[in-house]
Amino acid sequence: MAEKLVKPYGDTLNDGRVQLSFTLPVALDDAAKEGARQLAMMMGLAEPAVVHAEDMGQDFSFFIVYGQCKHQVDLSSIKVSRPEFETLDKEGVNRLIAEKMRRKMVVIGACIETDAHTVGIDAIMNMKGYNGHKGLESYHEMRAINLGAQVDSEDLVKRALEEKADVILVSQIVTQKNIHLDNLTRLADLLEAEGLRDRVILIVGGPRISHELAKELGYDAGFGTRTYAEDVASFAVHEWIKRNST
Ligand code: B12
Repeated sequence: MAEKLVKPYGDTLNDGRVQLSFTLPVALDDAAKEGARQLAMMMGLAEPAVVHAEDMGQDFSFFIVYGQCKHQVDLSSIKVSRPEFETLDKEGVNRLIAEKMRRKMVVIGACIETDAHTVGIDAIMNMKGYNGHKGLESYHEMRAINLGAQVDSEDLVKRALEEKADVILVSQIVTQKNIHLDNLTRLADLLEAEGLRDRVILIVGGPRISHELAKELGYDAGFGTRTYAEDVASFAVHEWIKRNST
């Protein structure tokens, strides 16, 4: 495939101009400003200039640095792993469930462990949905159960068993110190221990979740930002059909 080289631009094409912001754990003074400039240079920016510096109080300072990126990337050489499926609209999903499953698809979702960010899972599951895309609760061939925030993995697994869930949706937003990796691994292990792993379609989502990461952690699919209910629903119904076709 022909090379497709790109680099950032600010004023003119290919000038490489970028803006970088960061905080230093020191009070704002001339040395801190020069330190910020030198750090940007060490990060690979040419001709860095501190264009904004702010005292954040209690020995913290914030900087915005402009500089020039010398690198370019060949987009034609990049492969991004994505779940393979055809995205259907809500009616298409409902039709396929009715035709192939001949019962409602049970979907249970939660934001697990210490994570309290419910907006993402609500966007996928709640009736009103997100950005004009209705959530799974509005799909009449689905029974969508949203357990909300800070759900222990044990409780999610227990409820999934009780409800005979076909699909488990997990949301992980906080990734500080890789806490999401511990949480997601723990849930996958618990499902395995309960003998439930192969019986459910296990899906994780969040702004820093990729399909590749999800597969590495033993999940069936991973979805990141700009995901809508119909993406998840389409993947789930296609996956169910794949597993249940003889
Ligand atoms: C709102 C918010 C909060 C609210 C949450 C309220 C609530 N009920 O959800 C409150 C104030 C409680 C909060 C608290 C904290 N927050 Co906060 N919060 C945010 C904020 C501003 C917006 C998140 C959001 O709602 N996005 C909108 C939704 C629609 O987007 P989304 O979550 O990405 O969801 C989409 C996709 O990711 C995907 N998706 C998500 N989940 C799922 C699941 C499935 C199954 C699928 C298929 C798809 C999917 O689909 C969604 C729709 O497209 C972000 C910053 C930001 N701008 O993103 C910080 C942010 C997430 N918070 C952060 C932090 C650090 C915290 C705190 C730790 C702060 C603190 N020191 O106390 C606490 C932690 C609380 C806790 N125990 O979890 C950090 C996380 C950093 C990191 N990488 O870990 C962020 C990024 C802010 C930052 N830049 O530092 N927060």
